[in-house]
Formats: sequence, C-alpha cells, structure tokens
Amino acid sequence: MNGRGTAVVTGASSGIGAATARALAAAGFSVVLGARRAERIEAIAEEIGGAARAYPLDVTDQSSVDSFCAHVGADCRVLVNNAGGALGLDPIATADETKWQRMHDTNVMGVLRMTRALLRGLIESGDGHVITIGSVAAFEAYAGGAGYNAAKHAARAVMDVLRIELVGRPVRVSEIDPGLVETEFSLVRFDGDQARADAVYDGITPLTADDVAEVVAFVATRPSHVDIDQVVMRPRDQARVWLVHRDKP
Ligand code: NDP
Ligand code: 8X3
Repeated sequence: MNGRGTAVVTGASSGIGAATARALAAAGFSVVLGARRAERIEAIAEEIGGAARAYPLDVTDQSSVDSFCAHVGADCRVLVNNAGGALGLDPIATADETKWQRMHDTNVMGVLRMTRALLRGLIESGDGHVITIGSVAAFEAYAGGAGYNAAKHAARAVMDVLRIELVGRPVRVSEIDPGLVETEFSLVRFDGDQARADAVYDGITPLTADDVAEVVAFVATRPSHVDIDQVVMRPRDQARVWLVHRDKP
C-alpha cells in the first residue's frame, strides 16, 4: 500500500531518520531515503521493500541536494528534514568555529536547501507537509550547548517563518522536538567516544528512534486540515535538558 504519495526523509541512514522511513512506509507512503552513507540507506530501502528508494544526499552541498531532488521528481508530498546533529559540548570560551559552522550548515542551511528545492512540488501536490526534527535544544539553552542551541533555535525560526509564508497554501509545517533519544547522536557529538556517548543514557530509559518515528507518522497521517505545529517529547526521567533523574545501582 503506497497510497499516501511520496515522503522524503533526510538523514535516513541511522537513528530517527531510519526509523521514520520505516514508519512512513508502514503508514502507506512511498519513501525516498537520503544520507551520505549510501550503502546504509540502500540496505534500509531494500529491507523496507516496495517502492522505497535511496539516493546519496549531503544536505550541506547544493549540488548533492539538486541531484537527490532530481531523483525525487515532482510528486513529493511529505519532506522530513531530519539530517542533523551536534558536534562537541564545548563552552563558548573555547568554541571551535569549524564545528559551529558545520552544525549550522547541516541543521539550518540543510533544512533551507531541502525545503526550497522541494517546496514547489509540495505546494502543487495540493496536500504538502514539511516536518522538521528540531530538538528541545531549539528552545532550552544549556552549558556547552551554544553551537547546537544556536543552530536548532535558527531551524525553529525558519519553520516558524515558513508556516507564516505558506498560510493559505496547501502545505502543513510541523516541528517535532525530542529530548534524549538513544541513537548515534552522542557518538557523533563526542567524535566516536563510545564511553562518553553511553554515559549520556546511563541510568535512564531514553526515548528510542521508534518512539519519535511513531509521532512523525502520526503527524503526517492526520487529515489535511489538521496541522500539528509542534510536538515536544522527552523521556519521563528528563524534565529539562539538564534535569535528568538517573537510577544508580
Ligand atoms: P544519528 O546520528 O543517529 O542520525 C543523524 C542522521 O543525519 C544520520 O542519518 C546522518 O547520515 C545524517 N546526516 C548528518 N549529516 C548529514 C548531511 N550533511 N547530509 C545528509 N545527512 C546527514 O542521530 P539522530 O537520529 O538522533 O538525529 C536525527 C535528528 O534528530 C538530528 O537533526 C538531531 O539533531 C535530532 N535530535 C536528536 C536527538 C537525540 O537525542 N538523539 C534529540 C533531539 C533532536 P550520514 O552520516 O550517513 O549522512
Ligand atoms: C538532542 C537533545 O539535550 O542533547 O537534540 O540537546 S540535547
């Protein structure tokens, strides 16, 4: 069953993006997966089967975005801007500009590049939907978070403006803002340091990628007149980014 049209998922090679591609396919979408690790998205598309397709995508590179979107064609109905992440947890005093620029390029400019490239088709579909995976970091500052905070705050502003600019057009704009989700996120943030990444989830039951994907699929399958503007979701043990209850043996 692929009666709901085409859904593009960026950053579909792991974590929330991979789970979202599976969930949207199960909900009846023909999914198109994009990420830099081509072999991973090809394997996930093959596992999903049916009309799932996978093409390499680097959202920081306009020519890669153009080639990817040429494969998608004109019939995209849902775009899930998921590609992104954090690099480091450095205080502002010792901030690494390269990391800040990479975070901005992926989490903000990537959202712009993908949305701009597919927007015309989304409008012409008569029932388009842009869903962006933000973060609680989009509205909650925390020590060491400045570069990622700034990027996710900016991505949120972009989505707010898009919602305003599209009012009266047949396109919904939704933002899903999760707290702690156990994926490769922390491994990437801490540059492959597995022990440091594991410590982030120590003593709590974090959200899973499937928990978030289930919400994305719910948001994407509401009737056309229902726009779920924003969803904030966290593990029960997390009240703020920095306020986490941990069970210690
Ligand atoms: P993962 O690290 O598991 O997944 C990140 C995905 O983004 C990968 O598929 C990666 O693929 C892709 N990606 C990174 N850079 C690029 C790029 N330049 N072009 C295309 N794809 C890219 O982390 P999550 O699944 O957790 O992260 C998904 C989103 O959720 C991110 O936007 C993150 O900020 C957000 N988020 C995560 C939370 C968490 O606690 N895990 C909480 C709140 C929000 P590849 O490397 O193959 O290109
Ligand atoms: C990921 C959640 O708390 O690491 O977006 O910023 S957090």
